[in-house]
Amino acid sequence: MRDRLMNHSINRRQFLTIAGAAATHGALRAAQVQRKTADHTLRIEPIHLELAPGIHVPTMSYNGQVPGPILRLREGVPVSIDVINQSPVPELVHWHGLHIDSINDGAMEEGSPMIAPQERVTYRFTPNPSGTRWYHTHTEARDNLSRATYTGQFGFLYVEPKYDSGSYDQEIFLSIHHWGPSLVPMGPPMNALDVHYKYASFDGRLMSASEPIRVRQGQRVLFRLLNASATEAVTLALPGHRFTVIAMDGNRVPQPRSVETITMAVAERLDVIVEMQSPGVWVLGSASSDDRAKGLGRVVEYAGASGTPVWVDPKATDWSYLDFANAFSDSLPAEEIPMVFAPVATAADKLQSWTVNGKSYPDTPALKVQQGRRYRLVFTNASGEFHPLHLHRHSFEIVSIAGKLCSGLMKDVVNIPPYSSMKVDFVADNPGKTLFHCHQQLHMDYGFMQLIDYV
Ligand SMILES: [Cu+2]
Repeated sequence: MRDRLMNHSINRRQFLTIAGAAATHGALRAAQVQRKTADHTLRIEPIHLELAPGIHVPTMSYNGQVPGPILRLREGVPVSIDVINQSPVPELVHWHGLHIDSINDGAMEEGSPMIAPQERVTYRFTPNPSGTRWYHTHTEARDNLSRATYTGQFGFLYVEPKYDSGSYDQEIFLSIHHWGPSLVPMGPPMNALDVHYKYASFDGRLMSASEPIRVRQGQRVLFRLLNASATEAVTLALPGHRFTVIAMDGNRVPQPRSVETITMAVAERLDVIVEMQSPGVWVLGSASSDDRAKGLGRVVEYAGASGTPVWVDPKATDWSYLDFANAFSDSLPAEEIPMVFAPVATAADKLQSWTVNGKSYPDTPALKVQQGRRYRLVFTNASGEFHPLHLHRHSFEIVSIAGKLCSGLMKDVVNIPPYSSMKVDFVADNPGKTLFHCHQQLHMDYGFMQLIDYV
């Protein structure tokens, strides 16, 4: 894979040499003509996103839209995706939740190449496993909140399973994002800076400016939901209705269950079925009135119904992975790798730095694993914040949450609550550098990362 992707850059350089005096832009266009077309093309390009009439935010997008196009790929069928960087900074695209090689995975720390401005790279991989995945930039923002996952560089990547299952009448993809970020003091005891936002949206539109989701009584609607916020977890409700959670991070849950509210940490996905049995006009929205006021909602309108959309606060917003996992242990012996997450003492009004086992990236030593072995990451969150922990190129199974044993729940992001513990197992079955990090952009940019490497 390294060869194929690298060969392409070499060919492109050679072509540019041959093209000589041709302007970069023209050469790129000529290069596009001379080569075979990839299966999909993403152009990273600036836009002024219209969140609502009169409300525009300048941001970076894929193909001039937010979210980027839904890439529907097929499990086990090789795909090529051209990415052309028309932004002013080096970029790359991470294919989140896929078990692919390090060079194509799209993380600089794993050795994936950066795409210089006006350059192009062709990513080639075989999508696996099936389910609701996504793609997004994997760059650093630090205190520049116009970069990285603060932008509109995200989209759904749905991998069609070899065998489809389940029935539904409508399939609706909805992505969550927050806009207009600014740094504000957190207040005691942390005092460090935190990010606040002006707007929050489904699919890049505020509720006030969105077309309703139109349904009919008796329909089963499948929502594929993605939290593409840079930093914020979100809890959603749809008054008069319940969500049956069938998949987390694209993987079927062992215990599908119907719940009143669903919670998604940064980078998590949920597939939920809603039975439309309560005619009316409703608000599917954030349980937080603040987020709803910022625009995070969508009207659900039954055929023939009219009137003001109805919102009712949910009775409770409890959320536990345990409700969807098997309530027994079923795991094989695994080698334990302890990981303790802690903040670094930080001066007031500065950005908080983070450590894994006492070291901040890039000083964190790479963890060594052997192909074919099973490992248990033993997480201890020694901080007062949630952390959406993400493992690249592998899925893991949650085997323990705060001492409660469980099995069968496969994920690629897990949100660890403050001052708590969690254990997840993974099989080292995909050799190559593998990044582990907190997906909260402020945390990953300030040290919350560690590489895992195969010996
Ligand atoms: Cu974090």
